[in-house]
Amino acid sequence: MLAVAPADPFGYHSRREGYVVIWDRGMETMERSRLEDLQRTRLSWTLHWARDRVPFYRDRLSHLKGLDEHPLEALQDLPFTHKSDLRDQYPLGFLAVSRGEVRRFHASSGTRGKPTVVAYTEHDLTMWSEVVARALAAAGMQPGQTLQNAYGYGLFTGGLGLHAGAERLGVAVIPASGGGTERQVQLMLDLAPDGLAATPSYALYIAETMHHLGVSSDQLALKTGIFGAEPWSEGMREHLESGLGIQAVDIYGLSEITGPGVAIECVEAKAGLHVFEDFFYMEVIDPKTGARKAPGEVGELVLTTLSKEAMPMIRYRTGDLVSVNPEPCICGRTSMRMSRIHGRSDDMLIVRGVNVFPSEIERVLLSQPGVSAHYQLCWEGHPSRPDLVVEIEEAQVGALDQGALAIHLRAALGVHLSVRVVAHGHIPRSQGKAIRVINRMQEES
Ligand code: DLL
Repeated sequence: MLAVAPADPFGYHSRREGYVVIWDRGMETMERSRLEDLQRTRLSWTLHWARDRVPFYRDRLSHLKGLDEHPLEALQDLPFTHKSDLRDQYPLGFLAVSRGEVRRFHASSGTRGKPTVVAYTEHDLTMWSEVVARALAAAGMQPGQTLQNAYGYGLFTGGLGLHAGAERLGVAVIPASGGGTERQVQLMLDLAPDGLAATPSYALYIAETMHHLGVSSDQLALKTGIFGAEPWSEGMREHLESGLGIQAVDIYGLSEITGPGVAIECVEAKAGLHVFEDFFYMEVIDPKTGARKAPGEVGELVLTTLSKEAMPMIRYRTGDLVSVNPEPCICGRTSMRMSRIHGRSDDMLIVRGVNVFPSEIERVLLSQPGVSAHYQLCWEGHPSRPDLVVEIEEAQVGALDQGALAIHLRAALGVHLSVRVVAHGHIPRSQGKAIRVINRMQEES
């Protein structure tokens, strides 16, 4: 058994000069059979590490056979880890190292209930910055360029996660954090960043503020947008790419697994997010039965960390619904790609008995001409029979026919909803993760 993380587990091949398309070509284009061997070795290490150090996993893993010979098969027999397990062990019940070995804490956004605290050793921070460096290179960023980082700095993993990965790639960082939107535009004019990292909803607000200030994308050096931390659609991509004059890609991650950098689209294909499978083992399961889903089928993403020391996660149920595409990608990376997040199981709206995800509504809504990308979904009426109203601002005054848009949305989504075109500026602008669903129902009487 390995007492410590495998020596040189990452095999870095950092190139700090010249044009980088794939940051770690050795790992990112590795033959699938070799990658699977590597996953087995790292998974076996993780299972031992967790069993020996985390009481929660000791109980689950003590009787497990085949940890060394068949770790992937052994994994299938293990129960899932849920967000509620992390809450039950709050704050540090999952810690697998001594406090003295921890170098950083973060916490998840915690919009529902208690937040979950996550911890990193130095080795974990190195791995994290490595995957973010890969992700930024996949997005098209190059050593020597500059990134304006408008993800919030603090307990949220977006700010510091993107920051460290950019520095590892050799990119200069403007640590703008979220907010101060006019200043963000000024910084983009004065310091000419090549890339912007933000939530898509905040990037949209930055683009709108530019427009109000009379700044056009031609005056900026911006070429790349790295957007994630919340669901967004192809329609939103078009709004952001044209508004900012960039190529925009989707970055995914979650605090429990590491933060941003679990997966990213490559700028060459913009068709699915490459998962860094040498560090994160992915499964897609039926959320009800737990059975494995076939490629192409939508299910819940379950992730197992393969090198994390401070808080290994085994079969963590992300709640995020995706499908997997194992086809090779034109960019040359051999990792599997996951679809954009279809939604979270706990974000699903039930409209008169029909299920719909906010992201599906956005997809259909933003494919329509005349809409701006500023919208929100409001529950109205009596709680016994609530109505879903889509509030949307129009691109120009008079550009939208409310009734025709409602008919189109109902037909495309099979859901009974109505549309209200609202005045410009009515929808609150987001500086982080947007709140899309608002409750305006009458009080229960
Ligand atoms: O949002 C990490 C992150 C920061 C990702 C910056 C990308 C960029 P948490 O706050 O723990 O971590 O929230 C994780 O956010 O389970 C998803 O539901 C959602 N999420 C993250 N990325 C995406 C994305 C960060 N690209 C939760 N598309 C996840 C849709 C996303 N949802």
